[in-house]
Amino acid sequence: MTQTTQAPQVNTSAATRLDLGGEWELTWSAGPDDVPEAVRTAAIPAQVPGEVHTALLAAGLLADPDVGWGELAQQWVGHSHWVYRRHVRWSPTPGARTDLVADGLDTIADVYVNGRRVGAARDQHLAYRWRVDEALVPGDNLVEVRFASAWDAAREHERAHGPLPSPYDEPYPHVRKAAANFGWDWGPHYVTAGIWRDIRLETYAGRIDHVRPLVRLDAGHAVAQVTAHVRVDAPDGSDVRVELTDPAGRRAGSAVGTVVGDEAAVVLRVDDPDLWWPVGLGGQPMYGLRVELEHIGVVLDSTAVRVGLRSVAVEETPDPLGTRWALVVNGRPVRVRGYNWIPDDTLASRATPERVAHRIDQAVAGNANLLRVWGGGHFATEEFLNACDERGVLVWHDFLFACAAYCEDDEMVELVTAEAEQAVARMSAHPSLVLWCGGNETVLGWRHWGWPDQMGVRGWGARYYLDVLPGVLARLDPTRPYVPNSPWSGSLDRDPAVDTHGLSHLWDAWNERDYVHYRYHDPAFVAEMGWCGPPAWTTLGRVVVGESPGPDSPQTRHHLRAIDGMHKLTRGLQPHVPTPRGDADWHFATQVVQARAVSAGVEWLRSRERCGGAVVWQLNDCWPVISWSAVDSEGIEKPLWHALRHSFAPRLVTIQPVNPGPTHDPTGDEGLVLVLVNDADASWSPDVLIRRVGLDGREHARAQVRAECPAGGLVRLAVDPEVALPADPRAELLVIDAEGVRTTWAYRPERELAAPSPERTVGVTVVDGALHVTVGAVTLLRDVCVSADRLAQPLGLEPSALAVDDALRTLLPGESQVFRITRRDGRAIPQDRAAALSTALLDESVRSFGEVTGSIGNSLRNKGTS
Ligand code: BMA
Repeated sequence: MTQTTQAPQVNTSAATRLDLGGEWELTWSAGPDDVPEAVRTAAIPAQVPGEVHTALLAAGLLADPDVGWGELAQQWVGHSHWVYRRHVRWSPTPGARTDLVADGLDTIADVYVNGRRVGAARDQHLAYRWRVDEALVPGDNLVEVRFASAWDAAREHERAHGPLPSPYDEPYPHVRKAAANFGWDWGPHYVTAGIWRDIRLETYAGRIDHVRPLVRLDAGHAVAQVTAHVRVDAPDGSDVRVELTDPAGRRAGSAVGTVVGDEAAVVLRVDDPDLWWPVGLGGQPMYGLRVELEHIGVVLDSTAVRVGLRSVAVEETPDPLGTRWALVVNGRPVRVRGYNWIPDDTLASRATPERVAHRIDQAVAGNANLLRVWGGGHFATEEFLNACDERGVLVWHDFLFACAAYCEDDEMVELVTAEAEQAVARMSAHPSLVLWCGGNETVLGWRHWGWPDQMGVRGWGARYYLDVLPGVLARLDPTRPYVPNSPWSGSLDRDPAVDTHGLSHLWDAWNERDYVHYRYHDPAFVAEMGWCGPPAWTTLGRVVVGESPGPDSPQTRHHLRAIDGMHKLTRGLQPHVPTPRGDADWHFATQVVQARAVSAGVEWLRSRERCGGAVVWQLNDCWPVISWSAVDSEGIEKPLWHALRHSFAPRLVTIQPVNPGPTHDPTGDEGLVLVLVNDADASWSPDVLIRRVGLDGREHARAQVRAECPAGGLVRLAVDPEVALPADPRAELLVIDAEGVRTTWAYRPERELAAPSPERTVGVTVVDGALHVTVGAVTLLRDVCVSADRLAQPLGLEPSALAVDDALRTLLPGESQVFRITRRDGRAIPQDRAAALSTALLDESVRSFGEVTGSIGNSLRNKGTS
């Protein structure tokens, strides 16, 4: 008998992907007694990707949980079990297999095809793939995803393994799901479930799992080497063809690699590469990689990725205080001006790619150059990273651990390893991603929050930060720097809370002291610092129902989660401003103090030679809340955002005390220093006008300074004591004007200043489709703001539809300032609309800090509309 060996039959058609997104049917299957009857019996249309919450909201089965006490009335959602169902037509392809691929299931789910269990999910952060062709039948098929309560599963794990210490009374570290989904000090408890990412059927004879293009530059940046690691699931004898195109779309090289095991590595060389740079330092050219998987001349699958050519490193340099820490891109130290990023919505599907891109635009418009994706949320989406690539925004990404001890049992280690492998592989193409970090405040927690006593000999997570995660990076992406935690002082043996080494979180100012205390720190790098303040008045007003949204309103307090938050807000006001009389005054005062606080801290840090950067806590919000954010949940910039736009400007002029001293009295012996900070790559010599003026507007002294500040450098100039030292610190201010930007230095806290009652004029016109609100200073006006959100309603617009171009302007008597208010959608405001804005509304919408004293009374003179 002759035996013929046959090559395995390989399907000759390319892999196909059948999207299962769109409408599914959602039903409740089990849960607590307070589940509404209507929910128990309903077949609810549910959009996929999406959450149970968003489906219930769309079906009118859940009241808006953001509003009033709504959050408390929806806890049953998170304690329930749910089933998603849909039908799909399928027919077998000879020689090909079919997988069900879920890019994200939240969180504990069993998956069925035609009643047969095909897989189980246990981790929200993982993508899952199950072979399903044996369960599928030609024609109609039923796919079901049955979710159990992640909350209950976490409690079960807690009972089985013992409690894990964390600052919140929730079992979040017991389940691999976004920590903040169980409530945080800025976020609600909406414990979600659902098919929250794409889901599809993939049919293939061979497929590309992922492409990891690792980029290396030679020392002179004359040559870039791109090694495309292509992971495949393909028949033996397959090849991978990689084609490179330059940023202009021209072919720049190609190479073929043989698949060995499940991977092919293809090396491409780029001479004279067009480098990718962080925003402000150059362009963001992107090269293209087209990858084909071939088997005996047949293309089984193909994909395309974009790559940016750049190098990145962390430079740790010993200095007399400790160890400096700086990010270096393409050999150039980049001083970081960043924001921390939290999930943009607790209900993730509402954070659409457009909304996220807009939020990143707000970071860029606010002069930030880095976002830190914090470890209590999710891994960044492709859309997020694409937007950062295109804008030159650096991304620091935490692995998903936050503020808790984490179990090191086998199942957790397996899940965390898989998460890291997927995330590192998926994100490796993005030039914006420059740093991986093991987690948030977990080493700090171990050191300072009493965990060793509670954990005993149990593993608390160090294995992840020091072994598992760096191990994954060493295997999959050794081109990016890794830091085991934030904060971090260089080793587990050194207290992460010290400022002297590496990464710091500066929280004493907000938690315990006044903001002048930022100036007692001289850290190497600040990864977190922040101060709470309310969202826009209209944002708070929308969710505080039937009460004035002031500090005494129970619903306002419900929308404030900072530990001891109201007390800290009040303490923050005390040194600076008399107790506000009404709710609107309180709102404005707390917003302005938030802005002044963080801005003071950032300018201090930028004026310090050794500080490699400041990452402010936090850019965004996930629901309407009083929080540390610069932009509220409706996308409205708080005064903080405007203040930081100035303090984060690549070129900054700032006045600082030479030595902050215990009393912060710059009239002490060391005086004031003018600091020019130049993050741009050309030298800079601005004209700086420094004037000491009385609060009545009279000028007492002036100096004109011109100094050269080198590219990427910093210059300190002592201010002539004749100008710097006031005759009466309660009645004078230092006013610094440089290149159209004004900053001021007060010698005493606001409440001690002998300021005249503010008098102002306000006029409004429409110019070129924009509202121009002109504020004229009759007396000195400090920190003038116009709340554009309050002007929207009479114009028939949503509060978030309008944006104002500036805030917190200090005007000397006789000066005026035009605040330009435009529609965010770019449409014009009709000429005749100014008349719709009443004098009373303008009065409420224009505020300056001195008015918080309640002394404005009838000294306020409005011109009204014109
Ligand atoms: C930081 C963060 C968050 C928290 C924030 C404000 O330490 O890491 O956990 O929300 O402080 O308290």
